[in-house]
Amino acid sequence: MIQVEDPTDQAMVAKIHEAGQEHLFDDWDQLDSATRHSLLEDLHRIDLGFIQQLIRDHLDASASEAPIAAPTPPDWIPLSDPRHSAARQRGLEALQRGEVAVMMVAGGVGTRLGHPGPKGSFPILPISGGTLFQIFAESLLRLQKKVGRPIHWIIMTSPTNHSETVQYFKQHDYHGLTPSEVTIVPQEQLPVLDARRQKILRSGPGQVMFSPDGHGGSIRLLQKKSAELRQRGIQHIYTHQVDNPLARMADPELVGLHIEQDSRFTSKAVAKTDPDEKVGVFCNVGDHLRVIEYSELGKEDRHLTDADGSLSFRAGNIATHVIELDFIAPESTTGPLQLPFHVARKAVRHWHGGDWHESTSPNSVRFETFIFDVLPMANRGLIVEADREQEFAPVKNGEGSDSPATSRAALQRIWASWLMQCGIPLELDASLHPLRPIEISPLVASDAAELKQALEKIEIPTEGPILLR
Ligand code: UD2
Repeated sequence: MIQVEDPTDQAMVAKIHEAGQEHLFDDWDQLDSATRHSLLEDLHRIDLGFIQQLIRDHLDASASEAPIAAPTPPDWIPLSDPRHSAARQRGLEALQRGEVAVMMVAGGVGTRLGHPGPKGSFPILPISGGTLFQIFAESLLRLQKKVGRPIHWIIMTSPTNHSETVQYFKQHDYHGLTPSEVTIVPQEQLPVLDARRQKILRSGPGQVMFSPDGHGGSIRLLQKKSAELRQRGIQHIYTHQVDNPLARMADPELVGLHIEQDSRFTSKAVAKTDPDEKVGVFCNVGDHLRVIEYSELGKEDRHLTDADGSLSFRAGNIATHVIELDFIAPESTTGPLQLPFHVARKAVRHWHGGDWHESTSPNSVRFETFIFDVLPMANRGLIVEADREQEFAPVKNGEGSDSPATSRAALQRIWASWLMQCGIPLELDASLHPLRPIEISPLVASDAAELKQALEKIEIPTEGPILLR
């Protein structure tokens, strides 16, 4: 066993050996004292008992994922349902009473997009180059003005992008929001394991390889902060993902429906038309609603159609939910809800035995929880249809589908339609994309009716880009 002086370090090193993870010290003799110190610091952050439990439950030969019992398509409140607009006032009143906080999950590593900073700092706006963070902050500002009070915004980061996110908001003066109404908080991380030997991996000589514990980490954060949130008078948490610039902030309609239907977990869903689109779908399994990931839904179910030709399993998850605080963090003695862990396998470069090891096939496992896994525990869940064109254009990949190009195009189609509803003539191409670049800040308008009002004071140039800020 390696020799360390500090008694707490000694105890930890003994535990590492007991847990069969002593490979972490294979190159100890070659490390300088600063690197040793940083490795020990990382190792102190690991709850070894918990990791061993995860290994037993998910990776041991005897561990097997329970198969999903036959899913059936769920009911939802369709777009055409008059309850949508009727619920709006109810939602606005809850916002006016300060009962709603917004939580954005922004802790993902965003490897597919290839953007160096936090994903929210990606310049999505087509003319000004403004960011995803900006569009959300300005939408929230507008809604705050409408309801006449601040709406608390919780931004979940991860230890990897936390300080950059905090710095971003400071540098941009929180895009006009009140700093005390914005809580930026990192989610937790778990060590990444070797897929074959179940050993903890290192990402460098003095570092354990950690990865965020999935967006279900937001549920644990909310549970931890529940007393503080209750003190602020918050009862409903409206969650959205950083990658969808069309995500509505605290949409009063969704909040209103959630309250009217006495739901504990309410989600927006868009109608899938392509059976192979990579979004999870809402299903009924037994008596419970749940999300089944694209990869877990059988081919037959993915292609199943109703009599009118629409996909039966079409309620695509756009990751916008309203969650009851009392449901996920009950004040009773039963304790907070626990989420199941999922295993993700990825190819990673790692440091072992004094050398780098590369892999092109998945050589690592990481453990993640998903926010929507609390849905089956809610005996009152609700799915509400949203209009895909208006509400879902995520930025996931650098190019192709779900990329900055497709997302910007969706934004511009929306802004062009508002302008035309206000009587501004515009030329469109075959896919209804305006020929002139357009950008309308949420500070100016959040729909065509608001734009009409704003245009009483703003002149639209007759040619060239249209930038309204
Ligand atoms: C997610 C959903 C999918 C569909 C799609 C819609 C899962 C497992 N799948 O797919 O069903 O609804 O989104 O866009 O959710 N994040 C964190 N911390 C983490 C991991 C992720 O904050 O530890 C955030 C991340 O910053 C992003 C969001 O969660 O905003 C989605 O993560 P993703 O890109 O891994 O999920 P994706 O696109 O595979």
